[in-house]
Amino acid sequence: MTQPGWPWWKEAVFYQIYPRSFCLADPGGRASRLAGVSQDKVRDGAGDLEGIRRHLDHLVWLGVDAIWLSPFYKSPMKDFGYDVSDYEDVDPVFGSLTGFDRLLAEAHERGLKMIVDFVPNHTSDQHPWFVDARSSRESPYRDFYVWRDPDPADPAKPPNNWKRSFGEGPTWTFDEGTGQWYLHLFLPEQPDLDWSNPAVVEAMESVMAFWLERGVDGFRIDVVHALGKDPALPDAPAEQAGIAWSALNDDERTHPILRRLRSFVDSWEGERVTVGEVFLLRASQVAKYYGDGDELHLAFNFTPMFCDFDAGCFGRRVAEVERLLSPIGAWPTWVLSSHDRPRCRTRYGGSERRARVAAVLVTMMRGTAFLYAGEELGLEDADVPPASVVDPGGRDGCRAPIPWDASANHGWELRVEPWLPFPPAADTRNAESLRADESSILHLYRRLLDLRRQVASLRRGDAELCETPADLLAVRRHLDGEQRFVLVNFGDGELAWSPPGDWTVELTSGGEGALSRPGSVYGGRLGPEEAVVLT
Ligand code: TEU
Repeated sequence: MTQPGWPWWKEAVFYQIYPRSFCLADPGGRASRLAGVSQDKVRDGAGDLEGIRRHLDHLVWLGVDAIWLSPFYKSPMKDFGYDVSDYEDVDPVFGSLTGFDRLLAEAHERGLKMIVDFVPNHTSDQHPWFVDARSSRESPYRDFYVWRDPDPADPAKPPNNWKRSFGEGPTWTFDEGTGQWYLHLFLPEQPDLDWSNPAVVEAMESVMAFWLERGVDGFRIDVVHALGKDPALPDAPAEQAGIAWSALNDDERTHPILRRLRSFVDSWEGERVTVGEVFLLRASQVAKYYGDGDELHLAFNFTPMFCDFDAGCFGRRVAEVERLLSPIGAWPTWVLSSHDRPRCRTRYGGSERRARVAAVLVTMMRGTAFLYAGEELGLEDADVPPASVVDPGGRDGCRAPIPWDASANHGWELRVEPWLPFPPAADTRNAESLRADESSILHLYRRLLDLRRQVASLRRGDAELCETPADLLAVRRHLDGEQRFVLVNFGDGELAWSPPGDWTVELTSGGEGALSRPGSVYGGRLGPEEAVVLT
């Protein structure tokens, strides 16, 4: 299927697995790894790697090409794995290196690629590097992190006005023992590494080598735009001082770092890929991180994730991608949900119809698609009562456990409460029940991925935005004389529009009020919140 010069990752649909939320299959193994020390739901009620392995066939049936696995490394779990205390081991909550190797091998046997999360901006404060660094100013690891002296005139004032992510407060914590501030764009338990130190670059390359050697197909790189920092640490402009610095840092120094990481990853055999989390909210900013084809292979463009359910907003995002990325040969990505944002269905007001439209939007545009596990079930965020909140960033709802079947524990081998409550309607909205219903959103996702696989213009073709009435998004996909139209009615009433000529409905998002039937002649009308692909 893949053409020479056309790497697999350009055609791929990635499926993001947040290991805590996917499935728990081996509580006995966990109990012995934790030697009985653990009896709390945050550890014992979380998913494991074995749970992922058991459900690989779900992914094959669904038709995704690759898995992105969120962190499963050793971690004190202050940020549920994005605070890594050992980059080269598996946390006992999730499994072992042997279990990881088995998972990777079985994914590969099924033709699934797998990329892992690389968290280079910060470590855990429990990482041996930081433990050593804060033990003394003379520590050989001191310069792995970013330290600043207090201002003698105002020792209680942090070195600048940067605001941290998660909760209120500065990006600085004063270390009493050694009398200096250290930098952390996220929690105080996540000190930032100093990437201007060549020893850090080397240490982190050796982490990448560890996983590349084991056979991973690449990395999703966490907050990659934050690696290069201006050593003068200038204040955020006053009008942006309320925004976390992790969403503002956009420094030239990151680009040489990325060029080096790119050539490092490219030097391994096979087509390994880097997907950068560039959490900057203008597509023009994101575009720069592709470099001249020599930085990131792919960069997340999150701007569509911040659109309401609105044709105008989505249209502008499609146009922007074409205007800013195509001319520089940067291959786009589409992502509408993740472990950091409320699920599509919840964001768009709760209707399944809109979740179905989201399925079409994320898979039918020009670019690599990223699906967050559970979106294929049309899940809503869980309702998390205050007493059950665990995430300092307020992101628990979208991290609820995936319901696999209708049984009481929904296919999880639970010995304690799950770490978060199951999402709404799990008795009927679970993988097994939806698989038995061909009209379900799960089958819609499967049909979309199958269509993408069959139709080259949907994978590789141009995307041209058409002039349309308000509420309608129409994108013409085109490649070597083959074309498709993707039409999306964002309005809650019927709408009449057709591209010139005669068309057949190849796929409809379906749902309540849909007017089209696959295989029938397109009658020129769309049902409320209906999306179709025309051939
Ligand atoms: O997220 C980084 C990030 O900047 C946002 O997605 C974050 O939710 C926002 O800044 C909130 O203010 C990545 C990971 O995806 C996230 O889960 C981690 O918590 C974070 O990095 C720190 O590693």
